[in-house]
Amino acid sequence: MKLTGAQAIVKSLEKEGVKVIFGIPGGATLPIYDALRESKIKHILMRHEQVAAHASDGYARATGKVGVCMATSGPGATNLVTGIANAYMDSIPIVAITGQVPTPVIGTDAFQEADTTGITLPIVKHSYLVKDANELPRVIKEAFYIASTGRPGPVLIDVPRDVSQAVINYKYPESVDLSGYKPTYRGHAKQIKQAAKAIVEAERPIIYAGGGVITSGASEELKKLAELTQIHVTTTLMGKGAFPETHPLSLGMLGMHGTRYANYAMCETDLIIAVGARFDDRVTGKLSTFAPKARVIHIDIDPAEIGKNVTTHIPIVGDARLILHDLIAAFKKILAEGKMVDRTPWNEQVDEWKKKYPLTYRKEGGLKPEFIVEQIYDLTKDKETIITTGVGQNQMWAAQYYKITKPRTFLSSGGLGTMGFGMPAAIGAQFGRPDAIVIDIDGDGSLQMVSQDIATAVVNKLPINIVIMNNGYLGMVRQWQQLFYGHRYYAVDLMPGIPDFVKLAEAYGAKGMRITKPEEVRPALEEAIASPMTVIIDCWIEREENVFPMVAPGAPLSQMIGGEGE
Ligand SMILES: Cc1ncc(C[n+]2csc(CCOP(=O)(O)OP(=O)(O)O)c2C)c(N)n1
Repeated sequence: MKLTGAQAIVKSLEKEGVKVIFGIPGGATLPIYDALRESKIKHILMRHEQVAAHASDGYARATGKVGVCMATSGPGATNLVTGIANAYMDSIPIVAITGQVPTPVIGTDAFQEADTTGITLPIVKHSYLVKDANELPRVIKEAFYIASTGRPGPVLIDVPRDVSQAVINYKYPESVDLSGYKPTYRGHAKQIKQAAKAIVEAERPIIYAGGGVITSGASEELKKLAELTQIHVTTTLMGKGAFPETHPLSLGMLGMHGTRYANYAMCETDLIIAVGARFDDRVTGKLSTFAPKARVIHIDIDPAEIGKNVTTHIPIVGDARLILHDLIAAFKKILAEGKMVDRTPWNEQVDEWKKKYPLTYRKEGGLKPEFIVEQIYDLTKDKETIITTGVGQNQMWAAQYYKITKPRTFLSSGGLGTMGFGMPAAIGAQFGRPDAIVIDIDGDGSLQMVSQDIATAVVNKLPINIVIMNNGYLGMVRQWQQLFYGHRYYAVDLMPGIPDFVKLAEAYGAKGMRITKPEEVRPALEEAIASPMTVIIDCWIEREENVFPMVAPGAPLSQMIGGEGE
């Protein structure tokens, strides 16, 4: 079949099952857009390319499929960079297609030229600059394969305009053949046996689960392992959803804003079973004092993660689901031969910490963000709900007070910490999961970074709910200045200048509401959730509320500030 390069791209995307692309067109991508007109693939016109990348990222997180975004050459492509970096840091599979200036003028500083593959090199799993249109079908097949297998991540395809216009004999490859790219899926049997033995022998074990559990679809296996071994589970921010936070064995999130009990358990454990987690500094605190008594089993699909930050005693490279499955079998076998160490005293100790140091906040004063998240949780916990977040205090309150029970329902920028992620992620998630209630818990600063795309939500009639924790501050930075810079606030006050978010919502055709008192929270949320429109609830929270507990940056996990009681 004779097709232009652009038609070949679109046809290949169809073959990959792509349903939606988030993008903005431009000169270099016009041939692709012309071909896209003829396709059933929906193109969502965004108002900024960063947001297009975040939306494709949110779509991927919510569905487990590869998200696709598209931008033109030069400024279109450079605007994608933050979104690509964000997906890279959180191991999210997206394919970003960028237009490039025609091949004869590449390198001449042509109009809207940027070295897109060069600029994005450190933040993609792989990239292509396609100079021959005949390569396009193979490149697209490979891009989807690379993005979604092994440790997932973004793949970039840069397509010069003349390549899109060239005519080729189209044939889509059936399979990929990539020598040198062979992710390991099955864990090593001997290491799995060692791990099972260590679990049987440990007196104070703890499971530390990250986003890799969600990526590999290992939540059921994780739950089985935890219940079988009666080991408590703590998760990272990215791991929220890997293990039900309502489960008696759940310790919630650990780390800088984790629960006191998860952090105490980490300080005292003698065996960490790390699954799909990378010992990020937000988790470990001061590395030299992290889990000083623990041996470490580290399960990860990416061999480069093992031993990167902490010494690993039993490494197991492979897919978390397959490894946990084998680990459970190995554990049962060893158990049949002997006895598990009695860890009742340890579990009693952990449960005591849980009882003694629950997440809590001062109830007196004005409108509390924690209370708002509690109300959102209470209203939606029994419904299919996806929570997205901005970055800052809002993100941590959401993580602390919304108990996530299912994978792919808490979407937050973990690795890069990108303000502005929440709203576009909600857009992507709502496209991927039209059945779900999608709520973006956001910051006034974060939302202002991407607020133009409220238009996208409204135009596409997305019933997303944006709950703004409006403190008129770059709140998390203000908190750090308060706690670690002697209350010397500088460059954090967004007042004056905070827009009237109700009017902003209305300007775009969304519904806007403002709440200032606790008793207004529930009715507003009920109305928003029931509404088929995009709704923005501007919550005027107490301006100087802090997120506690907190481990100061660079401090040991044992030294938590605040959150000890009301
Ligand atoms: C793009 C970007 N710029 C700067 C930062 C640094 N930063 C981290 S949290 C924060 C404040 C966030 O303010 P807001 O969105 O209002 O949320 P709040 O902390 O008040 O809930 C800033 C500036 C960041 N994470 N991302």
